[in-house]
Amino acid sequence: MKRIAFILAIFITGFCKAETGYELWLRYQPIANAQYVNACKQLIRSLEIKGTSPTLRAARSELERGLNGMLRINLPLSHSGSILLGKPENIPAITPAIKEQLSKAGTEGFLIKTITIGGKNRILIAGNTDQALLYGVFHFLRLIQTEQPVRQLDILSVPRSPLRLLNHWDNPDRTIERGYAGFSLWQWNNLPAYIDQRVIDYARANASIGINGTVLTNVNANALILTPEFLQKVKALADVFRVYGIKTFLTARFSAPIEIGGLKTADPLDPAVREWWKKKADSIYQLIPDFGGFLVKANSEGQPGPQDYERTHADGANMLAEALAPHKGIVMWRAFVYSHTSDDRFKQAYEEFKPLDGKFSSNVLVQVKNGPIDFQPREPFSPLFGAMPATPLMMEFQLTQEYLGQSTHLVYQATLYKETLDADTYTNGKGSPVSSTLSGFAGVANIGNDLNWCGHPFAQSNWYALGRLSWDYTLSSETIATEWIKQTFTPQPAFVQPVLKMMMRSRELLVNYMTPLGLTHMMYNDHHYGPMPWGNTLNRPDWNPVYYHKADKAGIGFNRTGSGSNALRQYAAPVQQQFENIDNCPDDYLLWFHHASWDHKMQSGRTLWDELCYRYHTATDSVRAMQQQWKSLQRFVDAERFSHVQQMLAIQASEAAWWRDACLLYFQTFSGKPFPAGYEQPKHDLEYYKDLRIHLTY
Ligand code: BDP
Repeated sequence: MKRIAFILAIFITGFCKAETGYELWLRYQPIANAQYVNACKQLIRSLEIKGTSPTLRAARSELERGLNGMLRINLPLSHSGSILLGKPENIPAITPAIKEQLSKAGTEGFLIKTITIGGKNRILIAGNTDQALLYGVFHFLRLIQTEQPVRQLDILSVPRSPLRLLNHWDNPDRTIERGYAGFSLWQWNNLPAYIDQRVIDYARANASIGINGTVLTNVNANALILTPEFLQKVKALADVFRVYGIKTFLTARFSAPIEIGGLKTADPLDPAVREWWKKKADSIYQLIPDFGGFLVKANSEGQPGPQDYERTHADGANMLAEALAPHKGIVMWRAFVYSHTSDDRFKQAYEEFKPLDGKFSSNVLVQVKNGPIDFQPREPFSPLFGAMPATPLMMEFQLTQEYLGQSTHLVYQATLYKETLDADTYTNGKGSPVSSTLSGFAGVANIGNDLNWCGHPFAQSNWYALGRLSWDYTLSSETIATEWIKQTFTPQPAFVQPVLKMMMRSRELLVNYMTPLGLTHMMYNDHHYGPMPWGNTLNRPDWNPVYYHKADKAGIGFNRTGSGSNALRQYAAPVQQQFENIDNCPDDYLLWFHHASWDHKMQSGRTLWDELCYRYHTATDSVRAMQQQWKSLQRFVDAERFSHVQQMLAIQASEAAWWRDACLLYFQTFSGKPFPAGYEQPKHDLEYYKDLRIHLTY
């Protein structure tokens, strides 16, 4: 019996052909469910396509590739194809009701609808632009790859946000700041003459999830990108991206007029500087007529900016906005600033930007990180959301897991994104979630030239989630994860269900084995990998972990109430009320806002010290359980990806224990309390963990 089971297992895994992960969620593998395939085959036999633009050619080739892969259908062109792809003006048979539906689709929304023409059922994929049609095709393929019924379709899907961008922190030498998945996709040396297939596949993947813009370069910007030589290379990439509905953006180094323009100043009010930027913008638009605009990090972490000339962020942004405006370009000006003079880094962005509300030109957006500090495993939402009603704001999430285990730990971040998007700002009364305050989304990309793009096989899900959520932030994390699992691995429920559970819990586990209960920024200096709660050697206090947790004999946590830094005051009153009383502040945020005593009674009934021990231990145990869970799913996954995830989970499990032991031993030096009975003992003493030196190279 055992022998048969063994042979069967080999037989089944034999079907899972080795995969590198390169295909992402666009694998289009043959669908095993014969009934489903037959049902599709009755409905899908040929294609009528209205138009011949490069975008429509891409849509057609994607349809052919997808249907051929999944259903083994060769899709001939026909004058009355069972799939009809086109814009309303090209479809004579279109009814007023459909026209009415499409009038709500804007320039990017699409309609997928079963219609009857001449007594024949057809699947109409329609939209008002070619880009919308491409989105419709990708959605249709998603329906099939996730084995959704396609018999009676009536789907109108319109993006909720007009700007859905990736931000690459890629340098001209192809290193990637905070990149954990290889080197940059942009092969500057071979551009513009050579276009790597990867660039095309990158564009396909983005279009499939609705991403419509990409910033190619690091926010810690290099003016080189704005030189004529590099702009030719950028143009070559932009020409590819345009086909897939993706606009190209660049980061603008504020001091570029000095560095590559030969000027003596970059003062935004200096006429020569303004003229330089106008000419620069004109020259870019000559090459790239649909260039998106600039993303700028200014006067932050050593970057130049308008404050170098005693001008404001608004002065700087508006100067660039003026240069871009004639071409309909935009400026995304980052609000990631913090100065060494502030008593609480939490407050800095709000203090600098809130007074500038209403002072920015109409083509400037202020781009705000999700939380007030810096992409930590859990942060409350940034108080700027909802606080600048006269300024369009963009959300910046970090897909690349700088502070979340980089490309080693399995963390599905959609739950983090949703937690922020759904948080109520109360700025227009109850029911004003962060999502309602946004005009756009940006995700700091986790993409490099690793075989599987993102390093960890599950990191792809964060790229996927960013696209899907910026298209529709009302989608749930579960829905997005389910789609992703089905397409990336298999739609078999016996696989989807447990993996969904793993993904949904993964971020919470990470919070609990790294920085539970509202602890924050306790990672190693510089590379931010591994625990260093004792860190206090960097010359700016707000770069040191001890600044954030403030552990002492009395307790732990950062008092941001009225008796402390009073950062809480930056939120609307009902949000303040959620957090300001130590006795009912939610456990997950307690140490963000309070310096609580070690004996503080938590909502669980445990003392703070016991709760800390409980969280660190249970999270570590849960990572081990996740390892076992994955092991039990081997038969569903090809050997390569199975083993990749398995090896990563083993590292994650041992590193969770490292975090647990290093942090608890260190905090014990303040609490003076024993570890509660029944817990695994630390493997080493505190000095051992303090002496560990972690050198990372990627
Ligand atoms: C920090 C990163 C740093 C980035 C900075 C930013 O450590 O590499 O340059 O964010 O967002 O988290 O500008």
